[in-house]
Amino acid sequence: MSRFKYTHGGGVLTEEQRQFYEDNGYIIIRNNVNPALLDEVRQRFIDICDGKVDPGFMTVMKDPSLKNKGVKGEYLINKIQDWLFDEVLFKYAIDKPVTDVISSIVGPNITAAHSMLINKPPDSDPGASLHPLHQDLHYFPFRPADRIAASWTAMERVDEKNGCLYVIPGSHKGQLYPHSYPEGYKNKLYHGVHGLDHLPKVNVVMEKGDTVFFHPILLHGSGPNYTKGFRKAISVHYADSNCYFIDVKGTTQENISQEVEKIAAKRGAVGISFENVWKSKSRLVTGTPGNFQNFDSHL
Ligand SMILES: O=C(O)CCC(=O)C(=O)O
Repeated sequence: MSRFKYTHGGGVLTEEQRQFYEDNGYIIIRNNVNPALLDEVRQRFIDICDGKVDPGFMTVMKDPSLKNKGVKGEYLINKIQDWLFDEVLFKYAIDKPVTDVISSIVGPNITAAHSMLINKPPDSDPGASLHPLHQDLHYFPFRPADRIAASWTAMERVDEKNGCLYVIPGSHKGQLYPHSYPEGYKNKLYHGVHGLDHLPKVNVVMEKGDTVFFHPILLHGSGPNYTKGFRKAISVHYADSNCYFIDVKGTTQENISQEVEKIAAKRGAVGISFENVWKSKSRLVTGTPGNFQNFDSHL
């Protein structure tokens, strides 16, 4: 039997890198994404924030502590998600240095399921700019968890001062915990787990172009941006296209599924299921189409 459970053989990751991911639930690849691509996606983000590009199907979110402060554009918008059908931002999702590592984790048939560009503007309240401790699997009605992985690439240096990611190494071997909103500021859909803040964290300090790949059960979050600059990162969650969908009714994920269905209905997709929301947001990257590709109506 293979000693590897969380990674896929025959890819670009060395045995040592695979072992690190197996043990810790994440791996950082330094200097992974070309800075020119990151500059292009940064400009696209700014153009969407400034209304120069129609966001269409994308979700554009504002920092709740800056909404009434008279700031605009990238000084106000803290996240754009669901951009896989934007041909500029999609270049990141299909960037070979990213997808090569992803295929070493999820295998050769890859669907990009979730997409985000996360911005921490300056002067945000620390309570609004942090991302509470959470597990990404909470959001996903597909399995198995081991065939799902995130890529998260720093678009500028990220450290403790501007809100880098932190992770709890090895927590991917544990369970999926119940999630709900934290006290204080509420960023839409930023659910967190409670009572685990005592666990030892590792800050993931990265330079522009470094990518961290991580497992969807890994406990992680990010701190506030205390600086006068921005903190931007681009992230995609990939799944083996053959992942299967589960019914989350009666599970800890029922709260997120109801919230997501309500938001979709408000945007006009009345009656769409949590499962079909995910299918409509996703896009095949490479390999054979699978269980995400049988519903093609975008929200
Ligand atoms: O970029 C961040 O600050 C946090 C991102 C994150 O953890 C997530 O969206 O799952």
